[in-house]
Amino acid sequence: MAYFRRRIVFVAVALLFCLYHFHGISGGGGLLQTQTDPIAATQTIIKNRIDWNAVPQRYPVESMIPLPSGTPAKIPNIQYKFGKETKAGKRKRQERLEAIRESFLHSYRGYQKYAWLQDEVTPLSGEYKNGFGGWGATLIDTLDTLWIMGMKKEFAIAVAAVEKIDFTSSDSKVISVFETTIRYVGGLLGAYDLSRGKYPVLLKKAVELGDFLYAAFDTPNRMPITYWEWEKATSGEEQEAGTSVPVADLGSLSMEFTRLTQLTGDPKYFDAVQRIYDGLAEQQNDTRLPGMWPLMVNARKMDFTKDATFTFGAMSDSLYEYFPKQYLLVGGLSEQYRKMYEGTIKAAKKHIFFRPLNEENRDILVSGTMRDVATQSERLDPEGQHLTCFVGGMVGIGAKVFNRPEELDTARRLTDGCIWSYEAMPTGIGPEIFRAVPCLDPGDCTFSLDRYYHWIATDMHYREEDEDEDPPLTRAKAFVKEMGLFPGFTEIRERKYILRPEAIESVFIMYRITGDKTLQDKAWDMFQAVNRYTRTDVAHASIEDVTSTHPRKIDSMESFWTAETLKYYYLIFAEPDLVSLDDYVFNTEAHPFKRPS
Ligand code: DMJ
Repeated sequence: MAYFRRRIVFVAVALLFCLYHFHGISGGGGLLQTQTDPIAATQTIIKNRIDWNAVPQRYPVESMIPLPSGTPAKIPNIQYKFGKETKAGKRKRQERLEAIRESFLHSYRGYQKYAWLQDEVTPLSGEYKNGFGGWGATLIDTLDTLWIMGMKKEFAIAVAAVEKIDFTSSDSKVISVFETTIRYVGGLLGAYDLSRGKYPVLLKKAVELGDFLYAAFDTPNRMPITYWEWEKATSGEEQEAGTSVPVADLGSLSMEFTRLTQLTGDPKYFDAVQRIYDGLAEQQNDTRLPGMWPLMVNARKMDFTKDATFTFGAMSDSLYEYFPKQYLLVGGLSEQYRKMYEGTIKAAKKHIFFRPLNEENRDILVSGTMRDVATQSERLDPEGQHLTCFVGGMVGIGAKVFNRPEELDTARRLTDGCIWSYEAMPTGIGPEIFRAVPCLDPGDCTFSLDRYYHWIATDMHYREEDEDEDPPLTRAKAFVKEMGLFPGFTEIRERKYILRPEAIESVFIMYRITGDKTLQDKAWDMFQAVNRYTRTDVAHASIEDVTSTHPRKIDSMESFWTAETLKYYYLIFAEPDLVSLDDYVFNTEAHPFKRPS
């Protein structure tokens, strides 16, 4: 009987799909872009919606892991106790705030005009693209920025648009569960929390999407599929998690799913992500670099130990970022997240963070990459990625929350390392990926050109293949000139800047932690540079080369520009109690979730 009932549901879902796909009833990306009559629009959506709760799970969970319960633990305050500011100081701050708000508005208007309800505006051609499921990524990702910047009317208009979006299906055959979670579920929940539940539809839509994504966890071991051909789930096809998936895609769904459980009381979301944490925690010390997890892991076998690359950069980053944040989100009621953080930071201080030699002999740190760990060619790759720039903020929060005051200095030095990567470039904007000279002798990190050239001459593999007869030092100098490098940098592997937030994110967090006003000045310099080189008639664009003072623009503005980058720039100049770190915790896409009081 149960079998037949299940078949009937599958057939019904399949029929709805045929209608949806072959008769083109709905607009692109599950959105009703062309409908003008809101009542007709709503009726059409209802006809095509998939009720994911009615789609049977092949591998249902037998007993749910509950949210940690009890009275929230006493967690030390994160924010500095700011005093009164001078009149002149206030004026300067407000002028800066206004400039950032204007820049935001320019981008948002461009999105409204050319790409409303699509994922992204293309800032050179004034068109749009849909690479994130087609549910209006920029719209959802930007909701809480509108609220923060006091644009309440725009916020209400945006929420009314959100109401019409159908999150139960997508025009994209494959969706990234990670991106959908951090940008959309995070965006909806952040806006819901910040507006203090005044717009229940935001939660309703987050649940709609959460229920859709939950089907990606319907695998034999309950590990989610990260790049998900979601239609398979509607027809009851067997699904299995990937054998080689980025560890961040797996480990950074936790805050959003946990918040869903907190707000709805439905344990299934938390259960889904806690299973991942339990697996990671169990294997934390069995990896090649105990304390950390490799870049790629086998989710199908739940083996998180094999690979040999370790970094806080692309594909790993937010896994680590979420340990202290998840701890805050559950009110300190789980020691597991603390332990995972402590293991990580111990390994990172020993193996990953390095001091780059630099002309001004600044005592700074960069977060690098360990490669081929536990093999004969194990080495620290002294690369810095823009993506790793979140680490300063993470270590700062960890230092406060887990009472590790000695690490505040590490957090600051990591943040300063990213500021250095901005200041060293002719545009004043940090590159996507670079390499530097690590100081191997902590007793002497003094920069000299000789030392710099010597490193290049002895360490760069180009040397071996080169049959040039010139002595190595001469060739090193020629190499620096030919590649257009700046003292301290041995390579700038990717010269683009794609409007990323991580550097300003850490500057903002360290400002809120320390109250150090020089960080505001650094932030202002960074903002001015970014604003200057990325602005277009339509919005703001990525640029090809931060080492050129006439960088070519790229026709792309990712949603994190208005979701994260401009939000952090704004918040560092706002009153410090606007989204206080003692009241809210940001997900990796800068969406603030309310912390338990
Ligand atoms: C954002 O989507 C998130 O911050 C993510 O964790 C990393 N990449 C981008 C921004 O660079």
